[in-house]
Amino acid sequence: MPEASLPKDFLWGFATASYQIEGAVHADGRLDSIWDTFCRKPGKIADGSSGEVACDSYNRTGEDIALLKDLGAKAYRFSLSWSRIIPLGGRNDPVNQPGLDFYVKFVDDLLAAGIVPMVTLFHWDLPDALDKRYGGPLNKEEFTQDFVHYARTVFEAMGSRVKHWITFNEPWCSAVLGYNVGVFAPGRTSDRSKSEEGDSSTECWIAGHSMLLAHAMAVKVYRDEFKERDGGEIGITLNGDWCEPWDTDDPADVEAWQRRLEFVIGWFADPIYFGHYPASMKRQLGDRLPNFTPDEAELIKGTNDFYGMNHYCTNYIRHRSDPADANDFGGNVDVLQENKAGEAIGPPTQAVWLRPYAQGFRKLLNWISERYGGPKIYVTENGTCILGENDKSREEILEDEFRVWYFRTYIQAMAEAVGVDGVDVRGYLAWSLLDNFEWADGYGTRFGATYVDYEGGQKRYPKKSAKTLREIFEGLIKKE
Ligand code: GCO
Repeated sequence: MPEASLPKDFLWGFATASYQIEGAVHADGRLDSIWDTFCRKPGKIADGSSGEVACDSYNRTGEDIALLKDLGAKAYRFSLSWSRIIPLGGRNDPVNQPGLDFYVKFVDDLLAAGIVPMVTLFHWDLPDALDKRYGGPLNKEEFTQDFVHYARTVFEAMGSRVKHWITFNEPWCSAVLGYNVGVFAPGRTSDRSKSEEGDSSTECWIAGHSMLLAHAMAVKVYRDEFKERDGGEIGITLNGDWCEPWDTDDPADVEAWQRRLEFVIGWFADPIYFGHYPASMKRQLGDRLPNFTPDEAELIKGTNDFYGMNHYCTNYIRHRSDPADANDFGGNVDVLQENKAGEAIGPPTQAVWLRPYAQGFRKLLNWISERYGGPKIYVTENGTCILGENDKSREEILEDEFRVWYFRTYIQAMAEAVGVDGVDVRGYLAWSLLDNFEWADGYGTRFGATYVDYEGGQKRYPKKSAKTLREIFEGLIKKE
């Protein structure tokens, strides 16, 4: 009888991102990233805060590693700040040795503690100079070459130690939230070419295209120059929430539901697995969606050694029939949390977009596995915030039963996808090791399995959920 289970060498642990935890934004030669400058603009961050201090992890690496060890983590996913390594970002700009040394030592310390490093090269914090110089990913030629130079610098310095590389984290968020909606850095909402016609933005499609090519070029460099020496693997991390049709009896909603998955996941995964964009996107966007030249298509196809999957929640999807009301980036749909019958998909949390529904995780794992030919998957983020958590006392926050329930049900659903449905999931990194700077939401929304007392000397207190993960995984990972 197949049953919920996880393979013997299953890699589990926690995830973070540089700008959300490191602080020390001008230490040892680091210069501004687009998030430093974005946070200085009034009204962009809910509580007017920034990542200037964050969890001060730059100065507390020993503490963070001891915490990971205590919690039983086998792996740690973190990202590098490009602005520490090449502060001005470009291929002709100087490499900042102290910034590079910091990460090399951090990786060595993790390895000494028996924790496997999983390294993300780009988690949204582009060097500000590259935005100012040429618009970052809006300039394909410059951006791809600079990214590749940065990637090569990092592979050279720590490739022999790191076996799991992630090029980009959630390019959908960078592209859409940074270049269309404008709620993330660099906060662009303008349109360079079509605004006079009243058309909606083209920039996010250009930014996404550049990131895809930068990913592909970095993978090629890794495979050509480092893979034989280092024996590691490399892939991209994509966000993907599951969804269900708002009205299952309405064919237009059923179609919109699939279109939505293609616009969020297929936008990046189809080129990587098939060498082209989804037909639904080409149909809706026409020539606003860049084309891959035959060489580019060849270059990008097959560039995932694994599929990195970030997953949080499920939504209902309703089609939009009025073209004047098109929201292009979402596939021209409404994203709702109740279906036609008024049933909520899951309980509310502190984030308006996040409603837990664990079976959606299992369904999405199956959808990805079927569509992309059963790739090896790492769940590179999964976690939740809690409604009103930040208003509670520390004692109450540490008893985070809601998060315990979330992890239990989600990890169980993943183990069903693996043990019962046969999806090839090899790892799981909980978001997040620490409460941290939650981008435009600031510090009011806590995603940590560990409480960080920002005013109380940055002390870390593991919540109940952090301590429960080991037990959950021990119950599901096969002994042999
Ligand atoms: C992401 C993010 C995290 C967020 C998390 C919660 O990749 O979306 O990596 O940075 O903090 O998703 O919103």
